[in-house]
Amino acid sequence: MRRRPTLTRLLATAALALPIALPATPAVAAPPAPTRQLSDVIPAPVETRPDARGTFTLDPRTVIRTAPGSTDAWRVGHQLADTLRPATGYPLPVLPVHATPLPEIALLLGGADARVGQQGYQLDVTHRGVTIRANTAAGLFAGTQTLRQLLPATIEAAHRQRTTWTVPGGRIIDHPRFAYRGAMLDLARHFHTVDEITAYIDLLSQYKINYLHLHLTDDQGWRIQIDSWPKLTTVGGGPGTGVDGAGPGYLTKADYRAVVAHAAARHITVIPEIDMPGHTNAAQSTYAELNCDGVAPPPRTDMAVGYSSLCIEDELTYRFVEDVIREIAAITPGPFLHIGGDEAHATTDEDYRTFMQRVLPLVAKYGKRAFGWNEIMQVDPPTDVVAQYWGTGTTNADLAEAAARGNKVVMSPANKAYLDMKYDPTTRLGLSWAAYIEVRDAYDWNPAQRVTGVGEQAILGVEAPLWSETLRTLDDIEYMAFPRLPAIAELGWSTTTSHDWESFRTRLGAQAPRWRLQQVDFYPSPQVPWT
Ligand code: TNX
Repeated sequence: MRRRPTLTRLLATAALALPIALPATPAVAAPPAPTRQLSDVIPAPVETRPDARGTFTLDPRTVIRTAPGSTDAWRVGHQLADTLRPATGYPLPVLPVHATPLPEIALLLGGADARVGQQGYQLDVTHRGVTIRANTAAGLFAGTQTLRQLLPATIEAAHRQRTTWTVPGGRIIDHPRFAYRGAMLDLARHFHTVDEITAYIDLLSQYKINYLHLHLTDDQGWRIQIDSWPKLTTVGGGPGTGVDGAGPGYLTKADYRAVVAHAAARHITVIPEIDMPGHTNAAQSTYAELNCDGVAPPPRTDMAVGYSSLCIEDELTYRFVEDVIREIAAITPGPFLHIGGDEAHATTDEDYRTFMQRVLPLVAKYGKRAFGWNEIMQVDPPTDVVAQYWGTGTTNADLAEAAARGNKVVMSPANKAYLDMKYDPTTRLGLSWAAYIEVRDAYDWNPAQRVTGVGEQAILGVEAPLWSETLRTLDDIEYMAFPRLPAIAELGWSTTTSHDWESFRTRLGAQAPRWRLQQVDFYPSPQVPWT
């Protein structure tokens, strides 16, 4: 379902925020103990120390206080206020830190347990308030997402609810197992609009996902404006493109920047992917000169893969690739640029090596670090190149050798982490070439024990790709991502010692009321005790 446009939501919360004068102390009876516990969070926190005496109740006088002198912390404070105002109806002003008798939620930089690092946080709940401490704004933001889950599910309601807003008392110390926790969205097979992408980002950020990989080009469509090759979008992304010709559209550079900014505000970094030297029919059917024989192939709207290849021996190919990389790098603040490299079945091994050895330095030339699907490890790339493993097996010699040399790996095994795989044979959407993936299948694996020779040290993180051959709407995206995306998010964040299917499925079931209020069209898996 569509959520209310962000602007409407902003205006609504701004209106609520206007009267800064604080209401008088309400006469509140002793609050009932919350039914939620500190550990009822996805992804599971590293350490929780409950304190039954510490229950905090948000009330109309509660203020949000943020670290002095930090606009980043102040921004996180405002985002938290925007999240909590609609359902509570409280003003929740965002103020500088100050000694005060008022109940407060404090967002502080520094002073946290040393283990929290650059992405983690410490969250303390006493009867007086909540204090989140972190070393970075990203850590504070992660802490606020935990706080959100510690409040009653009705906190997600768009309108004022009459309830007691309790938070269970105690301390959480939390930090991620892996630095990289990603999700991928395929805009090529069916285009998805800025509103759909940003709605997905909002959901991802609740589960501490910190990278969004956008698959921007493929055989069926080219979805990103390139000024030096303008027909890529008007023709390659134009009417009739996409699977069944039903997914036209593209991001202008302004659209892309808006997505990047929306993600950055939620501490998510965008990774653009330009897939090559295969998966390039949209470009080659648009520009005849990108083909060795100078003849443009017809556009393709089927789901076949592995038939297209850029012309490896033609210098024009490298002018094209450099133009694209230069323009994409210029609008991408994040460190990574993904150059695909998968399923290049129409390129010989020798040509593939030639191509990658020319193109990898171009990524570096424009200041980016290259990502490639695991096939790219066949060319023994420099050790700063990241391999994204999408295979279904547990051995891959090229990948193991690369890991031994020092290349980092992002784990996306297609039979575990692919969100476009059907849950079971009856799933209306999705594909099944890799596996049927029920929630437990998505959860019960260990990224550092998946491929022989690719252990904890080699793993940068995990990513859940969502290919869109069968997906058209935001509802479709939500149905495939929920509830498996939170499973992958937990594999990326939580420790192996907390890995427990029974615990996970119970915590997952408790997310359902939140998703219903957010109008997330999730798959009600029979494996999960839904609340
Ligand atoms: C394989 S995984 C592909 C994609 C398809 C996907 C469908 C990978 C690197 N390539 O081109 O969309 O399967 O599940």
